Amino acid sequence: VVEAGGDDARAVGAAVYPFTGAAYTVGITGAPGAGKSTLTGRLLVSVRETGDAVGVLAVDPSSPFTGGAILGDRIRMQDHATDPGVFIRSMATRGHLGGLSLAVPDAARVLDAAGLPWIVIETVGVGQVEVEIVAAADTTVVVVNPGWGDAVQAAKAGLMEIADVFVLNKADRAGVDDTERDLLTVQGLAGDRGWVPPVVRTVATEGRGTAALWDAVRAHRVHLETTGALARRRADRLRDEVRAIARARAAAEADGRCTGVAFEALVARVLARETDPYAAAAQVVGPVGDS
Ligand SMILES: Nc1nc2c(ncn2[C@@H]2O[C@H](COP(=O)(O)OP(=O)(O)O)[C@@H](O)[C@H]2O)c(=O)[nH]1
Ligand SMILES: [Mg+2]
Repeated sequence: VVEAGGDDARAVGAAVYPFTGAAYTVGITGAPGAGKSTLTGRLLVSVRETGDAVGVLAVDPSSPFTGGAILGDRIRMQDHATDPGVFIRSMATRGHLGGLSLAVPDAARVLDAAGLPWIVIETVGVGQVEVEIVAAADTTVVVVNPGWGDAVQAAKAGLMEIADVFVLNKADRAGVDDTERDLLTVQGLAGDRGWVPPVVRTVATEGRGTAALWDAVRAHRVHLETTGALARRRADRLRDEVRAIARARAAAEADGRCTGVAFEALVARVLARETDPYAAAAQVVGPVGDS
């Protein structure tokens, strides 16, 4: 319902909202094929060992529901398919106002209200929307692989600034030391005051380093909680979300008015130089000052 958007989604969102706020969200991002789903599957093992339940939202807008990447995610996570303490959802979005960047927090809140204490959100680290989604997690994990320029590519995608933990996955491959050195040189770009994002080497396919990754996530959580940064981050996030919703609604409202006979007549007047584009826009949505 939340993915589909519309009035029903809004009703669900309003109903669950009072019951949210207890879950901790972990975002995992990186290039396609970096090993995010494999790592997520391993993290689920670490979480389940503590007895906690966990939800996963795998977000890949480039793949349709039944597409290859998502099917692959399902297969990699199928070890957990019969575990009632694990909920996995591959997310796409249809009519949701504001698209994925607003649908994902809504979906996460449903899992939060359902009582899942941990929510892992996997997104590909390409594209502004995906980066925004994952940057909105409490702890953001950025996955890179050994290889010339992988850290540079991640930097270009804007992933360095949002990393709380770096994962150097596929550490069984050549070039690990070089990539780790690259990561260490950009480490200073990331993190909050008092937190330097650690670099954790993993071989996700073998489960190597994944317990250390979970330890790093929990250490970051402790850092955020003890410094008060968690409450600040969450307030910033809600502020951004309210602003984004307001913006999306205003845009949808404007689009709704920019159609039909009266609008075409207005465009004809602009074309005839009887009025100018700004004055015409003001007729559509009302004057909003000098913009
Ligand atoms: N050699 C090696 N391969 C890995 C490792 N982690 C994942 N892979 C492989 O990389 C491919 C992509 O993994 P996947 O988890 O789907 O990546 P995602 O697209 O980032 O979710 C799969 O074939 C995995 O088996 C690793 O640590 N070492
Ligand atoms: Mg994946």
